Amino acid sequence: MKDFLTAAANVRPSKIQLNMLNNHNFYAFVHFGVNTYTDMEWGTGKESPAIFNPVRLDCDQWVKAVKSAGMTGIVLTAKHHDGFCLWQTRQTEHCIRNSPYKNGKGDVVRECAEACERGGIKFGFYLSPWDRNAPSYGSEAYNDYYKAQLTELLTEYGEIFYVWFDGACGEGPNGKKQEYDFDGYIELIRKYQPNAAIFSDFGPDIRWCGDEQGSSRYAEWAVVPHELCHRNKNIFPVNPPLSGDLSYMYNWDHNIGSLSNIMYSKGLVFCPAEVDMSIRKGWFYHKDEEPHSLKRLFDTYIRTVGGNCTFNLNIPPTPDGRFDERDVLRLKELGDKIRSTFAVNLADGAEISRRDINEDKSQCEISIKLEKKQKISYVVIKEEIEKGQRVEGFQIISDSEENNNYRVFEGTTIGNMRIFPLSVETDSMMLRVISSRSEALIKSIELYA
Ligand code: FUL
Repeated sequence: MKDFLTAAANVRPSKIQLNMLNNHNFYAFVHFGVNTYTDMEWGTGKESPAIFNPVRLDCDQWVKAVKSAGMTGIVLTAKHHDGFCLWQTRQTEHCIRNSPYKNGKGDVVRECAEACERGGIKFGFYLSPWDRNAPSYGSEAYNDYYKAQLTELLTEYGEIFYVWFDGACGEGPNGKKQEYDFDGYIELIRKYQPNAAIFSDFGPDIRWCGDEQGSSRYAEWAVVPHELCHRNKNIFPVNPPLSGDLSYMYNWDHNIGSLSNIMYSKGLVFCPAEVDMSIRKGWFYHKDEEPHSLKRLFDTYIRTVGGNCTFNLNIPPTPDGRFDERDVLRLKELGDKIRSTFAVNLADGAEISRRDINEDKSQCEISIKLEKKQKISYVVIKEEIEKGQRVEGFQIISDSEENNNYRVFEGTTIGNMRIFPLSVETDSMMLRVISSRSEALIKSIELYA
């Protein structure tokens, strides 16, 4: 069992995953296309390209708004399920070339990629595998078509930081469901954009958390059974103490990385979750929808970026090609709230000491003594995730005299970053790790008022 736990504790992220966790854990989805003009969420594939005409398209406005929220990248729907392409693809006529926008000479993918570059943020894309327009959909020929589109996007638009694969799959005109060649798609991305992270329901680099409304797990493990993230080929072999069948597991299960599950796993992979949601109800723009409240968005940020996940927040452009001013305002409010909440780390310069409780250092107490009593509303804890995710049980304790060892928080996982909202006034905080799969490696503890 000990060997198994040590193996599990040492499942490590790739460079691509570390880059996402450290530098791009909050980014924007942009759903834009023919649905923007039909008030639909899923197009039929029969829409006329003539309806697509974002006369005031301003991708610099998108970038400015996204940056004001503190996001560091945009993931644009280059093609949604309706098959309409926002770039000058050579693979189909169902694209921007046949729209009135810039007399058919426009290219929204290029405009967005260039605006991101000008604004100093990253550019990535969503290319829906499900295509309700392509005549070849449902046959092997469609995979070639899809790969040709993917290649255009990977080779003609500069650096791509993220490719987002939607799992949706329907039937083609021949009545058959498409079998997607995900291995082949992934191979192309690795070849042309070796630093890009790849998202799908099952990895390889980032996996879907199982919900599209911003929900998150109480305990989110980045180390999960390979059975769940089978597109990740970087398998850390383990000798499972128990044998069994994990095929029942799905993205929305509650405890995907807990000991009781991984003990059956034949191999583990490092694959953090992304939480996605839209700033409004729909993914595409509908004029009667309002942005969610600042509270809901901020809470979601705390639970996701502060819950060992990445957070992909969608903002849908209006038919004229700009973000709605209500969304622009909400994004700025969100960024301001995040910046002001985490502006001053009260633990900076404080006395921090660690006491190991057992020999393998999997249990320890890390104490922070502040100069004076302070109101504390958030504790931010990071593990040395580059060495793996280890902590599986901990307490946060306020042990100033009158608080008398008050357990203000009790939890399970930490991972890359956990943000714990709490409400306490104290001059002494302690993190007590009560269980860790191997030596507990805590990178930092920060306190905010
Ligand atoms: C889903 C799609 O069907 C939605 O339209 C949207 O693109 C969402 C992000 O993924 O699977």
